[in-house]
Amino acid sequence: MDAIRTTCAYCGVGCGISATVTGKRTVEIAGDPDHPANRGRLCSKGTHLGETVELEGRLLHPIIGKKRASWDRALDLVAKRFKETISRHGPNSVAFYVSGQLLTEDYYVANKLMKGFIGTANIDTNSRLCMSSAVAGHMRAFGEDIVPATYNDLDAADLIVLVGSNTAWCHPVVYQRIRARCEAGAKLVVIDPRRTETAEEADLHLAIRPGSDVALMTGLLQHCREAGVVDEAYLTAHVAVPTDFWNQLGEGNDLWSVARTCDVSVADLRRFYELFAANPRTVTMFSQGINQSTAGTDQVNAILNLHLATGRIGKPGAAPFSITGQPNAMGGREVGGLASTLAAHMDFAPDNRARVQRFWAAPTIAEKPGLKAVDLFRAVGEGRIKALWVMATNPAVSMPDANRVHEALAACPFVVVSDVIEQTDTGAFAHVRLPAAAWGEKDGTVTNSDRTISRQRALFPLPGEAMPDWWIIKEVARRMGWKTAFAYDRPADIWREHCRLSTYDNDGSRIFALPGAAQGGNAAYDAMIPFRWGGEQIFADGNYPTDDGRARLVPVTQKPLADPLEKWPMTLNSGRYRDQWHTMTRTGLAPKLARHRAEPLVEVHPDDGLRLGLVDGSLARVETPQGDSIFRVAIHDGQRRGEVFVPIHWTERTSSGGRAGLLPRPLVDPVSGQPGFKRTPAKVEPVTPRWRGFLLLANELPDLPPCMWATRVAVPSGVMWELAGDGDLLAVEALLPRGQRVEADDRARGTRRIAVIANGRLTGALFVTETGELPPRDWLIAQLSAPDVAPTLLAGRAPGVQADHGAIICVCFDIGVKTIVAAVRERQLVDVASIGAALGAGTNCGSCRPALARILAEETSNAA
Ligand SMILES: Nc1nc2c(c(=O)[nH]1)N[C@H]1C(S)=C(S)[C@@H](COP(=O)(O)OP(=O)(O)OC[C@H]3O[C@@H](n4cnc5c(=O)[nH]c(N)nc54)[C@H](O)[C@@H]3O)O[C@H]1N2
Ligand SMILES: Nc1nc2c(c(=O)[nH]1)N[C@H]1C(S)=C(S)[C@@H](COP(=O)(O)OP(=O)(O)OC[C@H]3O[C@@H](n4cnc5c(=O)[nH]c(N)nc54)[C@H](O)[C@@H]3O)O[C@H]1N2
Ligand code: SF4
Ligand SMILES: [Mo]
Repeated sequence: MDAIRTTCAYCGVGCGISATVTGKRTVEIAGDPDHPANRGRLCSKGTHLGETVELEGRLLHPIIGKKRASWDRALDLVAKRFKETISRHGPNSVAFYVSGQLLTEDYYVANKLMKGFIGTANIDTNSRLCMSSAVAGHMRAFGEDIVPATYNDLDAADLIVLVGSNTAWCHPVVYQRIRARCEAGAKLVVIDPRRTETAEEADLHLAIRPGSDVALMTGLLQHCREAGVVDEAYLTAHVAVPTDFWNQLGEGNDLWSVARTCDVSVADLRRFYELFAANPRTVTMFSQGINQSTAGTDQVNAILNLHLATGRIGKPGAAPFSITGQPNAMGGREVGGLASTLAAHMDFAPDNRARVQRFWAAPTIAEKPGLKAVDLFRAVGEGRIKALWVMATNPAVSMPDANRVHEALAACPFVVVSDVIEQTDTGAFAHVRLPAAAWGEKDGTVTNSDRTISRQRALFPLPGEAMPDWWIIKEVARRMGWKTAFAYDRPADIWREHCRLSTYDNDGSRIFALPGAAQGGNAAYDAMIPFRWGGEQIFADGNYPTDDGRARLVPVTQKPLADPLEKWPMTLNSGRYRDQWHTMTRTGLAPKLARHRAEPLVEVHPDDGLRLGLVDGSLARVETPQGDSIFRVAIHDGQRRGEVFVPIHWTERTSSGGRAGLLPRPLVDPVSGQPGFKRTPAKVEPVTPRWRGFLLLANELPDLPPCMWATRVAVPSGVMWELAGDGDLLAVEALLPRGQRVEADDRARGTRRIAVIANGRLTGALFVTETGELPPRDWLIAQLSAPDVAPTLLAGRAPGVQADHGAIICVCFDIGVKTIVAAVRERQLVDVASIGAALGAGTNCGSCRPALARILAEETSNAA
């Protein structure tokens, strides 16, 4: 079969994929060498997409309550309940909560239905949690939500500054491009309170005090002024500067004051400022460390101010670059899917409302911005929203203060959830669950971080009764009575309408426009190749989409950073792991992706570990005023003292602990409404279970194992649960399958080992101990798929050998840290390339290269 060109399901890099279907639900994945975003490269997540396309765990038919239902019944019910609620309580009593993981066509239809036909702007998206501060910052500075950079700017930059972005893990293919540029001589500065793998390879890492970015950037602006690199001519010609802007800047922005506020050395700070001043070709790339803050919009504008004031915008290699997280975060912005925008980069100004209403021939049009995510769920909790439809997002996990979100969902009279997965934390609250088509089954377009629009294409036929999101939404719209306005037969129909709206009555005052694209027929849509809207250098002419054609410098000041409270002495940060995607509904299926970080860790500085009695590998409870959850402790000197980091990926389906969403406060940026996920006052204390162990099973469990701590790890041919507990083991033992049992007990150490064999194969194992050791898991896991059981099962290792390769570093080739260290020592390897030549590690997706570099550095310093 011929390869099909499509786009990766995950991050906003938007890599092109060349997919060759090899069977009913199997596919070979390769990077598309012709796609401008990745030129053939893929990271670990993209590479392993093929492991996530089986039908395991999929929602394949509509469900009403707990019962399977026909599409007709389910759609009729949704339409009826929304209509009834609207007629009884008005349009503001209903809401949609959608996602940057919808395709542009899905998003367009949802937005049109809510804003033009239901007549309220109560449609918000998980992009509120993701980059709404960047949107708000762009609108304040440029007059329109425009990302002025492209990936090509990275190839032309002499200095790349990454602010609040763990690019090596979250945008790995862009990171490879940055590395390539650095190898050609560009400098890399990383600004992040944590020493991430991104920071480890930088020329300079500023581990600033969290929340001090405005001080850092304002100090830099002052430095640029003193160094004479403020571009007065550019400001005069193209930027409106508020009176007093420069006067306000003077106070407290000297090097020493800034170094104190940011808690970095004066020498490092000076080095950063001098590098910045010396390099006109600078790209400043930022993501959640900037956006997810209660001062997020100001932080964004602090960065935009710098680039405007130095005229470093609209030129090759010079731009501020908000890199987006989700595959179609940008497409959502283009259709206007946020509660704070109307459609096609238009706001709620009267002429915009009239224009959009006219274009849609809509009976009504939303008057004003709707409820933003945090307010929206608060309104659900307070009974003001009485019907809610959630699509392609898992707010029960990902919203801040998730306990309150659970309560809100439980109290809501009517909840609809469209998802691809049957069991999700949010789906548990749904009155109606609708099976959506997944990646590999759906057709449409996405826009990546650098405005490149690409096709996602179906590889497989729709499984079961799953249907694409656009179809589900338009069917509900039609059943609510709007037949002609939603008479779409295919995504291409919607795409053309979206393109026409972008150019409709647009005299050039809105930069977002897709001229030409509207004219193609279905064949042109099918054959679409990736293209970028807005052109390469969007502000090259210095014209900005404001009334006076000028950009704006926005005065911003650093908010005071309070000292920690006695009750909550630690600061909790949260974010991502390299090989997991959000709530793991898909990456959680791939055993290879579980190997990089199998469990949810709380990373703690060694000094805090000592002070708080936290030992590497033990358990700790992280508590905030909102809630608490247990994590595995990882002592890491890349943490700042007083700060801890947890991942966002684990859910009620996958772990009894590790629940980052329960912890943050529902506090938001006043302009954008984006929650401040990165800085929560917290307390961390050790938890000491009586026993710890693991449970290995050939089959999935319906529920979590009943003990203090249970966390699921995907393994080949089965599932593993890491466990810890206080009580007796009987309830856990009861989870073992039937079969022949072999057992061993060591009373002295409180050790119990059980293996279950059925038809000559290992089907389950439970190993626990109070004071003893537990064997490495790899060999036992492999026994699940071994044709014969080994006699040494209870030893947890093969006869005669000790097969422990250490933690897996290279997931593509399954290479552990011990193997790498041994090779480095024995073969005297000196660089990442030679490790690649010797072992293959790092030669496929490249995601582990920063880790390899760190191992080399550690080995070199050990040797010295
Ligand atoms: N592997 C993987 N990749 C992903 C995703 C995923 O789930 N997994 N999700 C995608 C999505 S939707 C998104 S939004 C992106 C997010 O991509 P990133 O923004 O790179 O990811 P995060 O880990 O959320 O946070 C980035 C960094 O901000 C730092 N930070 C915290 N507080 C501050 C601060 O006050 N100042 C500064 N300067 N930095 C701070 C954190 O320590 C963290 O290292 O990733 C995308 N890519
Ligand atoms: N503490 C903390 N919380 C955070 C963050 C943080 O850094 N810290 N980051 C925030 C950010 S930036 C983001 S983007 C969010 C992400 O949070 P979510 O959006 O809640 O996470 P996902 O797991 O991506 O949820 C997507 C859901 O859509 C389903 N799905 C996948 N494809 C389709 C499809 O085609 N159609 C439909 N209908 N469903 C589909 C998936 O199975 C899954 O259930 O988390 C936010 N929450
Ligand atoms: S960087 Fe990785 S996750 Fe992101 S689009 Fe590319 S392959 Fe997919
Ligand atoms: Mo995101």
